[in-house]
This record gives sequence, structure tokens and C-alpha cells, in this order.
Amino acid sequence: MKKLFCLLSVILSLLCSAESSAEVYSRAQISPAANYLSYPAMRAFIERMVQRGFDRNYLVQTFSRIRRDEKILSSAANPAEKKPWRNYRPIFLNETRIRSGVNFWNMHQQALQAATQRYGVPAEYIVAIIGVETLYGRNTGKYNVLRSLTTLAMDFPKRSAFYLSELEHYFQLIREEGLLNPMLLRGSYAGAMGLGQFISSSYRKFAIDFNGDGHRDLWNPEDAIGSVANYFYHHGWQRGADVAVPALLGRDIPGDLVSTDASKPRLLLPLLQQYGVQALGKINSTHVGLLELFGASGVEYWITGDNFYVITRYNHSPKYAMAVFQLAQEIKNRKNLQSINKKKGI
Ligand SMILES: [Ca+2]
Repeated sequence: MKKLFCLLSVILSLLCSAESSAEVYSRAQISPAANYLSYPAMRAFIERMVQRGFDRNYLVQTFSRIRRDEKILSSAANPAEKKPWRNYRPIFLNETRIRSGVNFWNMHQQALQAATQRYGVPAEYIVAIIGVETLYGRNTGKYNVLRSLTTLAMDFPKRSAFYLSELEHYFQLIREEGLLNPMLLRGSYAGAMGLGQFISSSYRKFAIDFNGDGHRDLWNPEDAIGSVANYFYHHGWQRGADVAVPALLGRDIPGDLVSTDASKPRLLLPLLQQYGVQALGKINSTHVGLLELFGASGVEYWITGDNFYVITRYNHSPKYAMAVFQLAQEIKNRKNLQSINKKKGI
């Protein structure tokens, strides 16, 4: 009897997989609220994924359960990076984030040291990235990653090509990592995952197993530390080079030397000095740029280096990179102070 039952289920599953795509779609669309299966872009996506070896039934059933999330769309239309620097800076440069950064560093000292040694990225930058992204893992995001990526791929035209590609990477990631249920992973409204908030394509390319347990898991602090350092390494981080330094402008300089975006540094320091730009500290970098920001006390100028540009490969806003740079310095100074006080027995 048991054998007969098994045989019947095999025949049934064969029959199911043989049904046409039209039947699969019409059955999945019975649910009353409109779902993404009615979008031509979704049908084209599913066809593409079938060609990549994914099962049509599995995809149709999965997407029949996904509904658009308006909150995701409004967050995507109003990112924090739209704020001027004077309002953006206090979100990240505050006592909680500095103190918790020192604690995170103390807690994961070994992994941070190993990452710095292997990839050349100082610990304070790895800590600051994880601090800016998720407050050291306290806020890795509660959104269903699949719902975020689908909503943005289908209903956010400005970046739909990017999110369509990330949606494909997401399914590939799920398959490669041996995860059975694509609904389980949680992340930011934009589908970023883990302590360092890696989007699917970055997860696939740059996440590493840094604690040697055989799995790359970006919700694990040690794997996240190694992965952030690996990400910077692959984007050209220069060991020992500086990131940025404040600058004073002596007289008018050509407007095209000043940038307000994350363009690649292409100047040499002596040229800026010829125009009377004064660096208020040391900046060791092959190329430099001159960045203008609108801070709490007015216009600020910064000489930025190649490594500043590397930080913008994580998030293309110069305000983001500046927040990471300044938070890194604050955390490092606080940690040094803590060590000095410890030695003095304070
Ligand atoms: Ca691991």
C-alpha cells in the first residue's frame, strides 16, 4: 500500500511539472488582491529564471504570496542621504554610536585584528561601517528581503533595473547557500542583509566565512567583520593611506576642482596647494579630491583620498563616507583614551 502511494505521488508530481505555464499562472492568480504575477515584467523575470534552471512552479507559488509594500516605496523615495550634512551627521556621530563602537571593538578584537592584517583595512573603519549600517547588529532590519526586492524591482521605476538584477542574485544566493525558503531572510527596506547590510550581489561576491565554521553568515559578527574588510579590499583599499582631512580655501579656486558628489579623486595634492588650499593635518594618498559639505557652522571643505572613494563604493553618498570616516576617528580616539586610562588605573 505504501509503495502504491509512493508511485501515485511520483506520477502526480510528474503530471504537475508537465502542466503548462498558463495553468500555473491562472491557478496562482485566484487570490483576490492583485499580485505581482499580473505584471508583464514579473512574467518576463520568471521566464528568465526558468532559463537559469529554476522551477516555474516554485517561482509562481513564491511570487503569488508577495504583495507590494508602500512603506518600502516611500523609504526608497526619501533616503537619509537626501538630508544636508548638518542634519545627516548627528544621526551617526553621537555618544551611543561611539561608545557602542568601542564595546564592539573590544568584544571582537581578535577578528578585527585578523581582518586588518589580511586586508589592510584598519579596525576603526570596519567597526564604523557596521555601526553606521546596523548599530553593531542591533538593527539588521525587519523587512522580508524578497518582498523588498520584488516591490522595488516592480514598482520603483527609477531603480528597477538594479533591483531586478538584485532579485535574480537573491534567488541565486538562496540556491548557493542551500536555503530552502526564500521568505525567511530579513533585512532593510532595500533588501540589505546582515551586520554590514550586504545586498544580494555583494553577498555573493564579497561575503566570506571568517570564523571558519564552514558557512558565510553575515548575521555573525566575525563573518561580517571579515566580509566588510574583503569588500573594501576588492574595491581598492590602500593599506596605510589616509581617508580625509579638513581643508581651508585661501582664495578663489576653479569651480571644477570642487566636488559635491562621490566622484573619483583625480588631483594631486601639490596642485591644490598651488591654488592656496591648506590641509589641516596629514593626508597621505596617491590622488586627492576637494569636497564641499554644508555643515552646522556653514560650508566645510575636505581633502579626500583614494580610500574615501573606496568607502563610497559601499554607499555612493559622500555624506555616508564622511560619517563613516568621522565615526571611525571618534571610536579610535575613545578606544585609545580607554587604554590610557586603563594603564593609569582610572
Ligand atoms: Ca562563518
